[in-house]
Amino acid sequence: MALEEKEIKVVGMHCPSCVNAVQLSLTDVDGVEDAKADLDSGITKITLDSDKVSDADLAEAVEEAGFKVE
Ligand SMILES: [Cu+2]
Repeated sequence: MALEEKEIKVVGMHCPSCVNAVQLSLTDVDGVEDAKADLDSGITKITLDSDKVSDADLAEAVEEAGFKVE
């Protein structure tokens, strides 16, 4: 278990429900503890277990919610 904080930039969010969708999809990933997305900047801070979660997992979760990682 190696908890780590990571920042990604999500593009395409334009309202609070977009933010919610991104956060929910990310926290749904096994090993993600927390996700906080900022609507204006797209900067999304994720607390995760780096033994379990790869960058590809994060990108996939964001895409499932209908957005993209820049
Ligand atoms: Cu929206």
